[in-house]
Amino acid sequence: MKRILVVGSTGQIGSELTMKLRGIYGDTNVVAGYIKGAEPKGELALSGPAEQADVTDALGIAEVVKKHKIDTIYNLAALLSAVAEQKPQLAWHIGVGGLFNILEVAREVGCAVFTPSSIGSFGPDTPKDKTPQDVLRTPRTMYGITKVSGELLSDYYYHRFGVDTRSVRFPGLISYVTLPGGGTTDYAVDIYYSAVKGERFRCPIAAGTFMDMMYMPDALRAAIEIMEADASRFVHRNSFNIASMSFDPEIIFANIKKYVPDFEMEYDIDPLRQQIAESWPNSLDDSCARQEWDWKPQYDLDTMTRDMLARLKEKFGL
Ligand code: AKB
Repeated sequence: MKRILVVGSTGQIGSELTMKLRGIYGDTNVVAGYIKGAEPKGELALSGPAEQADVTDALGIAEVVKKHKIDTIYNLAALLSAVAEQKPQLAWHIGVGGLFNILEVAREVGCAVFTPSSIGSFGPDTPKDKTPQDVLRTPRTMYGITKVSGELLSDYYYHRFGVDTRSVRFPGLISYVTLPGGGTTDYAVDIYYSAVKGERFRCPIAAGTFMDMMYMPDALRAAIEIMEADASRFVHRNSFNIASMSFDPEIIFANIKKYVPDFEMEYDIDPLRQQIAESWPNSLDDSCARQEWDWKPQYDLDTMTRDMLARLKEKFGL
């Protein structure tokens, strides 16, 4: 049975991933790592162990890993793309310095490590449609630079020290549980909240701007399946393109409007987010993940929309 530490367990991915991992591997085998001021609450706090685990504190991380005999670390600590542009030094400190601390303890103790990368690791010089797995990457954002560096560092620890590092490049993730904070793709979550609350949506991303997106249940499955995969089939490790849907604001708006006919949207473009979005791919080619560990998404835009609207109505008692 695995003994897992989730670093960043109270964030957008972590809050759901920790609960899902507990369901699979047992509540006591999954430690919810958090930073001061973002302590686990509710079911996350009640269902299993929790420890302060700040990636920037190498000794603290090593202590938690040893105390709980951890063999697998999900390292989810990061600043998202828009906020990373406001705080580039901190983004590097957490995204690269923090990952270095995680990899060092993993090398010492013998842990496997999952660290998400992103569509943000690509830049304006990359082919935009069906972006290949292996391609020139010159991101212009600090977020993208930390992601490319993180992928290289993770591969380095695998080749040099045999640390079992694995990773996927996540698209924008859409969920009804925990809101993202400071990403470029956040609009695709916020739009559902506005639709359910009967509010007119002010869209920060321009019509015609396509980005890859994914429903959280598929993203969680990807994170778990890649760590369970037979590594003898891997040609790649850090990091695999994964994809399930690509849309622009007009397409997601029209899809929601099918179920919420009164829903209205206007544009109020955020120049920073728009510039970042334009530097990212329209869609990724995920054939390597499909070939090397049988990755396959289960949700498309319409099945996601129906589920998101139903779950959010339930959440707000509507
Ligand atoms: C962001 O928008 O920063 C993230 C991402 C695509 O990595 N959701």
